[in-house]
Amino acid sequence: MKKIVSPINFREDRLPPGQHWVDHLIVLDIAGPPSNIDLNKYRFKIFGEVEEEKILTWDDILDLEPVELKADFHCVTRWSCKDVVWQGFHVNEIKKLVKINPDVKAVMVHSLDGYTTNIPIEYFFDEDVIFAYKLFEKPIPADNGYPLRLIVPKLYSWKSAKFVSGIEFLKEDIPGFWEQRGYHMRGDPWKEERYSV
Ligand SMILES: Nc1nc2c(c(=O)[nH]1)N[C@H]1C(S)=C(S)[C@@H](COP(=O)(O)O)O[C@H]1N2
Ligand SMILES: [Mo]
Repeated sequence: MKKIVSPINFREDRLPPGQHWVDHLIVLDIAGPPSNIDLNKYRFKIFGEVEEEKILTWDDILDLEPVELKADFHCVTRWSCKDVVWQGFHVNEIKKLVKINPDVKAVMVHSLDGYTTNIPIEYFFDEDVIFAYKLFEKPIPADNGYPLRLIVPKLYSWKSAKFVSGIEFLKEDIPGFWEQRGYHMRGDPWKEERYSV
């Protein structure tokens, strides 16, 4: 029996302001999925403000305790999708693998397509945040982030980086790909933190 992680919803109808429901995930990314991903060569790097950086293989990832998360997905372009089911490992597993510098303020998530996104540390290490390798019981399709993606249900989904290659711990919160182009540094859909002004 897989451990279940529960999402946190803030409204009875679960729909953040300015959003509408759609019935499937709409594929959105800067460059399409990276080609030729070979799980034997795949590496996940944990680096930055840590005592000793760590590089995980795909087998190392599968050894981490599996969890399941059913969560709503909110895109800043105003669509939301209900009850998306992901499986993977909880972010707290990372704390067991590296010793994180106590004055870390944020993480930068790095992806194989060159995408990055920054997340304040308290939003990253939260109970409903996971790295997922399955979507509705199957390996994540290429377009949706194969082989591994982050899921942060409480933030707009540009923070849920696809095709992740690593996680960098930072002493200060610095902007990632979209954040450098005007998207909000935090991106809470319940507060409509769409853009920085
Ligand atoms: N690596 C990477 N991750 C990414 C993106 C991207 O361009 N590259 N786009 C983000 C955006 S803007 C959204 S809305 C979601 C879309 O996820 P989906 O394609 O699975 O629906 O992925 C996010 N993660
Ligand atoms: Mo998005």
